[in-house]
Amino acid sequence: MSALSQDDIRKMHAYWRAANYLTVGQIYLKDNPLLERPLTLDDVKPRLLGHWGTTSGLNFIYTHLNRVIKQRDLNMMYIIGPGHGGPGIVAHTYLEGSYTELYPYIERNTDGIKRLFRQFSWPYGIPSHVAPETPGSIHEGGELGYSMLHAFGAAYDNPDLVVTCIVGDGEAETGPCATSWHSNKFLSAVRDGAVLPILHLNGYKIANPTVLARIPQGSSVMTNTSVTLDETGIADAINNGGPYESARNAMMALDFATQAQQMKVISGQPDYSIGSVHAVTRDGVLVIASASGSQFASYAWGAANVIYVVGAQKLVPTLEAAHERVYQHSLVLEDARAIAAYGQHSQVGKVLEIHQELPGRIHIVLIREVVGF
Ligand SMILES: Cc1ncc(C[n+]2csc(CCOP(=O)(O)OP(=O)(O)O)c2C)c(N)n1
Ligand SMILES: [Mg+2]
Repeated sequence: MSALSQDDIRKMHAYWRAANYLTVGQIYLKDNPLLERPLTLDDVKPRLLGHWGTTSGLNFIYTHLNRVIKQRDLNMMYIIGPGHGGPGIVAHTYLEGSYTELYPYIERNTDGIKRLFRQFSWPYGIPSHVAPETPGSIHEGGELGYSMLHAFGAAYDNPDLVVTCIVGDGEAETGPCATSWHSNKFLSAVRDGAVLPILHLNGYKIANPTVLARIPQGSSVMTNTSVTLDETGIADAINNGGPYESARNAMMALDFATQAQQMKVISGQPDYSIGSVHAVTRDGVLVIASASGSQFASYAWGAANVIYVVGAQKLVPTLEAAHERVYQHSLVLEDARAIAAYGQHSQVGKVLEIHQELPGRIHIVLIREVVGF
């Protein structure tokens, strides 16, 4: 591909800024759309919806995709998982002219921009998400998890189509998304189009940190056996083609009967060890139970960094309650899982309690949902 000229860069940057302005305006303004007089509180919507944190990235990619579409005469579709980035997509369709074509009262002048801003997430206006009335939309995005499914659905039987699909780093932690990464296994290079997933690693899912954005690309990562990592799709995202060195894959390629010590070295000293705990006490003590203790070497000392993904149901008041949870709750569920998966009972062979840690080594991503055991 030829390098971008200074003129192309200047134009695209201007286009991106225009889209960003129209996006912020939709989220915040009900009047004074071009800031022709000093902004007052009366110009600002009383109730704000829409998500600025995702839209600048969506607008940036939209602008650059338009460039490659024009440069190479591509048939391309743009699916955005973060449907709450709707104002960004509306902004682009307005800049392109298709919005006014469909909705002539949203004129391409100051009055039209004022209506465009007011109608967004406003009674009798348009929804805060990409919606059926957004020109060209096939993916609502209001419920996170399905963007990749829709992207693959669009690509099947359309050999000339490239479907670019933005997946939020929060959406990447949902079960439906975890499963849909496998859809490429059904894609025929001859009969079907191509899906180009782009992970939007902005680090957050509304206000919470995401796991994937916290692991630098190229790090060696050990995902420990964990229902939480499976249910959230994190294990899959790391071990099936993520931009990391998977310690689990390296370990599983060896034979426990003859290479057990090598396997322990690989799993015990990664850059990042990821898993969950069985309880967190009010004082912040972490309690982890295990049959073999295979995770403990990396958790206790070996890994440079540890990330625990913890469902909020695991918060308990005291250490006694934590132990009770391990034996009365987690073990019961784990035992049933072990019988179904391996045909044998589980047991609590070892328990690790973490009372204190070097600053910054362990990160806990708390999920306000029931996840894992
Ligand atoms: C299934 C589901 N759960 C929760 C929500 C509420 N919700 C809307 S946006 C969002 C965060 C999305 O984060 P991410 O995918 O990283 O997108 P970003 O805005 O950071 O680009 C959540 C949890 C939802 N829309 N769908
Ligand atoms: Mg995000």
